[in-house]
Amino acid sequence: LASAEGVDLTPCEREPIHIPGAIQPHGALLALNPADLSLAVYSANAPNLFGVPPGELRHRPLVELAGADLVGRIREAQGAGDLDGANPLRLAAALPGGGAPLDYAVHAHGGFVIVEAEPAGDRDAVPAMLPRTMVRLRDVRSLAELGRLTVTAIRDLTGLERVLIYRFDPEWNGEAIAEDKAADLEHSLLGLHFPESDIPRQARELYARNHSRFVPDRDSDRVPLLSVGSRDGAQPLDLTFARLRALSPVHLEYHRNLGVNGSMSVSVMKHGRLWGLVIGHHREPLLIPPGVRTAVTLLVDAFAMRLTEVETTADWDERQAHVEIHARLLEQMAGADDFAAALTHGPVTLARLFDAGGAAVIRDGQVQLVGETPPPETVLEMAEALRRRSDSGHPVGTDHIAGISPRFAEHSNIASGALAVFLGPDLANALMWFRPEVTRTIAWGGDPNKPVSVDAEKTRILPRRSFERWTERMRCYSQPWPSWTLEIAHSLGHAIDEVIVRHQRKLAELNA
Ligand code: BLA
Repeated sequence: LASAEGVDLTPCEREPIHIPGAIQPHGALLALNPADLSLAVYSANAPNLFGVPPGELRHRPLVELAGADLVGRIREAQGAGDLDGANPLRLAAALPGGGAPLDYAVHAHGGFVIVEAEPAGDRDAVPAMLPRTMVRLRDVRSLAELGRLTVTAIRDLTGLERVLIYRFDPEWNGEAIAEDKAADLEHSLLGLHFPESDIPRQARELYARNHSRFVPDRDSDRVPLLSVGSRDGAQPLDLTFARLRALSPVHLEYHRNLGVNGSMSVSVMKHGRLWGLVIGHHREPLLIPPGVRTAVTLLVDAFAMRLTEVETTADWDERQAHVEIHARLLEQMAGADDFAAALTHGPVTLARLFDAGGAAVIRDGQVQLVGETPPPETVLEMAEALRRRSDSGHPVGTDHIAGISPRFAEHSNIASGALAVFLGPDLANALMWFRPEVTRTIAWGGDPNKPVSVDAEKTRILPRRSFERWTERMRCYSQPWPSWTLEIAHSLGHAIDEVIVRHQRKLAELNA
C-alpha cells in the first residue's frame, strides 16, 4: 500500500488501535474477572473517580466501590448472556458514599467484564427534541433532505460547530455529502473528497463493530491502564468496544492539522457494512454528556434505517421511465422481421434507452448505428473489449472505456462510457449504448497524491498538513451506469434472443 508519491502507508494500517493501553481522562475503566468480578485491570484515574486512596482500589470489591445496584445488574446480564460489546449495559447510579450519579457502560469482551464510568452530567435536555426530529426523519423523501435534517439535529443537540455526513465510495475514499456548521467557520467541507488512507483499514473494521467515538479533548493526557498483580505475558486489554478508548496519536495529529479539538464520529451501517460516518468537529474541547451521546447514536441509527429506503426509491423512479421505453422497443420488435432495424429505425430507438448519446446493434458481424457513435470498426473493437469482461454474455458497463484501452480516448467526446449486452448462441451479437464525456471534477480536501507528510528524519508518517481544496479534473469519463441499466439491458437482450429463436422456428416451418 503506497501513496501516489510512493510513501509506504502500511504502517498506518498496522497500528493496533484496539489495544492502546490507555483511555481518555473523562472517565475511568475497570476490567473484572467474570466469575467473581474481582479487579484485573484499572485505569490510573479510577481511584480518584471512585473516591478511594490509590493503594486501596485493588482491595475493594466492586460492590463496595460502586454499589449493589451495579453488581446486581451485571449479574443479571451475565445470567442472560447479554453483555454484548455492541450493545452495552447502561445505567446511572450514585456511589455508595453518595454524590452525583455516574453513568456506567458495561460489556464483556476479551475474557473480561469491562466497566466504564463517568459523571452522568445533564441527562434531561435530550428527550424534548428527539420525538419531533424522529417524525421529520420518518417523513423525508430524499438522501439530501435526510442528510440535512440529521446534521442539523445533531448540531442542535450537541453544540458541535460542524457536523458532516461522510460517505465511503467503493474504494473507501470518502465524501462529505451533508454539512451543518457554525457561521464563523470559514471553510465549508461540503462536497470535498478525502483519500482512503485518511481512515485506514483497521480503523474501518473497528468502526463496523463499535459504532461511536467521542473525543472531548484532543490534547488531554492519556490515562494508562494498570494491572492488578502480575499479568506478565498477558495480552494488553482489548478496548475494541470501550467508549473511553484513547484514539491513535497519528489521528489526533490529523485533527490538530485540521484545527479540530473536540470531535466525534458515529458509524452509519447499511446491510451490515460500514456505509459512512457522521463526523463532528469543535475548535475547543467539548464534553458531550453520555445521555446526549446516546441520543446522537439513536439519530444516526434512524438515519441509517431510512437510508436504504430513500436510496431505493430514488433509483426506482429513475428506472421506471426506462422500463416504459423498454416496453415500447419490445412492441416495435414484435411486429418486425428485422429486429436490428426495429431497434434503430422505429419511432423509439435504442438510443432513447438510458438517455444514451448513441447505440449500436451488432448482428452477424454487421453494425447498425443510431445517434452519436464511434465508427463501426471502433464499435466492433469496443464490443470485443467488453465481451472479454462479460460473464457469459451478461451486460457490462463502464463510465471510462479509455481505462480498458487508451486508444478509445480518441472517441471520448461521444463514447467515454459504453454498455454492452451479448446475444445469440455464441454471444457474437450485441446491443451497445454510448455516453459522451461529462466534465467531472473532484474536489479533494488536500492533494490526494500527497495524503501524508513525513517528519524531518523521514522515519514517521504523519497526516498531511494542508487540507486546501485541490481540484482534480477527470478526463474521458461519462455518467456512470446505475445497476438498473444493466438489469434492463439484460432483459432486452433476453427478449431479443427469444424473438430470434421464434423467428427461426417460423422460417424452418415455412421451409419444411
Ligand atoms: C481515524 N480518520 C479517522 C477518523 C476520521 C478520520 C473521522 C475516525 C476517528 C474519529 O472519530 O475522529 C478522518 N476526519 C477524517 C476526515 C475528516 C475528518 C477525512 O474530520 C474530514 C472531514 N490518518 C491519516 C494518516 C494516517 C491516519 C496518514 O491521515 C496514518 C498514518 C490514521 N486515522 C488514522 C487512524 C485512525 C484514523 C490510525 C484511527 C483512530 C482511532 O480510532 O484510534
